[in-house]
Amino acid sequence: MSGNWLKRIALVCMTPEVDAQEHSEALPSYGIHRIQAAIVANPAFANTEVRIIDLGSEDDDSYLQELLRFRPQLIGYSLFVWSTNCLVKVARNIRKLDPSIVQVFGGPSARSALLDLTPYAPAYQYADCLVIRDGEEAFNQIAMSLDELQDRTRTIKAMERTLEEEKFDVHIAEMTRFAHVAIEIIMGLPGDTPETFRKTFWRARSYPCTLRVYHCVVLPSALMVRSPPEHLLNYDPSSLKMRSCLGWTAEAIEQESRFLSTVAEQSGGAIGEFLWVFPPP
Ligand code: B12
Repeated sequence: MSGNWLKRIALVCMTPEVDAQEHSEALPSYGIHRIQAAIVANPAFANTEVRIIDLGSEDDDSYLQELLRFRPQLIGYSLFVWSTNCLVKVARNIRKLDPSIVQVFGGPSARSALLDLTPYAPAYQYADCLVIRDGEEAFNQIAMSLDELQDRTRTIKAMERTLEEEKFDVHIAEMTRFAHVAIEIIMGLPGDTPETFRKTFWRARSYPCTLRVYHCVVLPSALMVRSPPEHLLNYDPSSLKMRSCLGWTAEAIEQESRFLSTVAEQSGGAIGEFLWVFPPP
């Protein structure tokens, strides 16, 4: 059962002016209207507005403005030979302005062979999903999964809120009565600093729990694609371990790694390639 997170879906296409004008009337982009109908017919989206944005010309800036006004959480782009260039530009700009918007591509030109060509590559920078066949069912499934995922994330966030600062100690004390508890923290996260990390470390060490400290790794499903440019990520392309980033110089990360190794050794813990383990004090 889907939640109610998804309030606005934009379906973007560009109906071309008909070449050679052999038809008397303009032909609509039928495919994207079928997708709109399929979403509207789904009771899970009774409270979701599904808007088609079709400006009929290659004016990427106007598409961008129209989308920003509508503020969709999910965008479906319909790619044809006549619309790819313009709509990929739009998608790139949307991704820069708001990386939280999910972008799905469909239509006969939404194929990796095409999006791997120089003007469009690399597509992972702006496309979250390619639908390479009829889109009615696929787009509905994507929208429902997204809605459900966000709903669960909201629930987890709500649960985390109960772990407020003052309640944290109580929860740890209760859990350690009947379970082996491990606390996990990350060293080298962008925006953190050696000083604040050190405070977190000593605080985490003060609990009667195992502590695992992970060297920050720039994963392709997370920081690699979600970090804003100001995070200045510099990471090893093979191990993906962070070398330096916002708040951390390369020296600071090395120094903190040495510090963690020393404390792990002194406390009978373990040193791995990607993490340090500290037994309960
Ligand atoms: C009607 C038509 C036209 C019309 C209107 C086009 C329009 N606005 O849709 C006109 C006459 C304008 C036209 C012209 C041309 N066309 Co024409 N046309 C068609 C035709 C016969 C039907 C389109 C249609 O309505 N299909 C039915 C709908 C339901 O399918 P659909 O549009 O593909 O959409 C489905 C999926 O693709 C997907 N989908 C689509 N968008 C999205 C978006 C998302 C987010 C998702 C998830 C899924 C998704 O789900 C949809 C529903 O199942 C198709 C062939 C065909 N059988 O599709 C060719 C086709 C679209 N045309 C094609 C071409 C190449 C042209 C021309 C360039 C002529 C040429 N040289 O071949 C011209 C140029 C355009 C122009 N400036 O005039 C190609 C496009 C290939 C491509 N990669 O873009 C097609 C596919 C034919 C082919 N050769 O294979 N065409």
